[in-house]
Amino acid sequence: MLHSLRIDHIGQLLTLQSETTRQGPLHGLDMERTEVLREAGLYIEDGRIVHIGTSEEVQQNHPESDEVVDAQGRMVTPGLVDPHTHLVHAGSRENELAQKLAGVPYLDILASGGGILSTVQATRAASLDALVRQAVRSLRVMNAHGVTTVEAKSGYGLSWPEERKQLEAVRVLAERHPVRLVSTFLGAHAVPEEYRGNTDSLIDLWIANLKELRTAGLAEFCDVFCEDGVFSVEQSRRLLMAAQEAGLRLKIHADEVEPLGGAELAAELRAISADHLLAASDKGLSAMADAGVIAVVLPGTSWNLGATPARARAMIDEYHLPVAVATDYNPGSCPTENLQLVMAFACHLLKLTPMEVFAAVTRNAAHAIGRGQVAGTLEVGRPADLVLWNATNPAYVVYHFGVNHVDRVWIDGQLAVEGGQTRWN
Ligand code: IZC
Ligand code: ZN
Repeated sequence: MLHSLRIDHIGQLLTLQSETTRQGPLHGLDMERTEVLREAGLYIEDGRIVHIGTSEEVQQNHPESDEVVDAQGRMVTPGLVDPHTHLVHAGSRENELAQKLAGVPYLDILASGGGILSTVQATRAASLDALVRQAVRSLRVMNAHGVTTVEAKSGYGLSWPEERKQLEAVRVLAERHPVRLVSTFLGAHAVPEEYRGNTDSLIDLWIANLKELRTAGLAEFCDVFCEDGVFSVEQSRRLLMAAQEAGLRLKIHADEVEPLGGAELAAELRAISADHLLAASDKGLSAMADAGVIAVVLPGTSWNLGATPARARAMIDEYHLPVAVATDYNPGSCPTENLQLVMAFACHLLKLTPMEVFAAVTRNAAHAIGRGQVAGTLEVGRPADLVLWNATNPAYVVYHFGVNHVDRVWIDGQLAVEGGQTRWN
């Protein structure tokens, strides 16, 4: 049955459409200059956007609607997209906080068998059901904060059956719950005890399983933690080239701690995105811009690690890179699901303007996970994934930080969040 919804009196409607860039992600100044409609209206039928215009015009054209919502001058944006998370895992790592506060570096904690490897132990010990239960709690928090599409990586199994279990969990979550999920294989996340000193055979193992991964539809992307003491540029290249061959698209955890050349590798292989980039070189950033790689920056992580953040201002102003922002939600370097808090960090720590921040978590984030055709903008014919904010403008959301400013969220025109609370379990 056809269900219709009309939203009247939207004070600011951020469509994220751009006069100068009709398709693809937004670069440079275009991130700032997207369409904002005042006193706008929206009409939705059967989960799709049918009409965008002035409130008066939309009311006149669609006087009959099953449901009418009065936005009362508040803001409506596309549903937010979180393009980099480690959503599925077991346990937590607050036991490492004292070490961290005492100045022990993230990579040293990992090298001593903690960090990612401690989450690997917990995740291996958990059943598929337990993983799904923990992830659902996180997914609800994400959705309540305005997120409608989430990328989720594996990488805490580190054996073929255990990686599979994590990816199955993503599939179960996608089937049972309204939030849209995109899954990424990150088997090359850390080197487990049994492969220590023998990292190349771990890469061989992943390469041998890539085809099955793709045909089983378990992952769309392949990612690698290209980092000092984890996976070298050569190992990353070998895995990613095989992944591309197997039909997966590429992502890289690049230059998070050391300037290893992850950004350059992302450009060479034409990865869809390079993520982190705290230590990325000028050459790497400029190669990324030439190759059309999206820069995914993770300011919650740099803040939590006490590290100098990615040079997002230079990425936009000097390199004209399309920049996206993500939570990097994970139990170690960024234990928060709250994308709105990370948006505030993007503004205050990376010096992005409020409009750039919204572009980075909608249109550019959608392109960073291959969803640019269906998510991240409001356009006639697209699925109605939207947020009605308890705010009249984008600046308010990043200025009044640390609390949830979402009133309602619709996914496919269905109400998923009301009064900042999810309506599903
Ligand atoms: O669990 O620490 N950086 N991988 C690479 C992470 C952070 C996640 C973690
Ligand atoms: Zn990550």
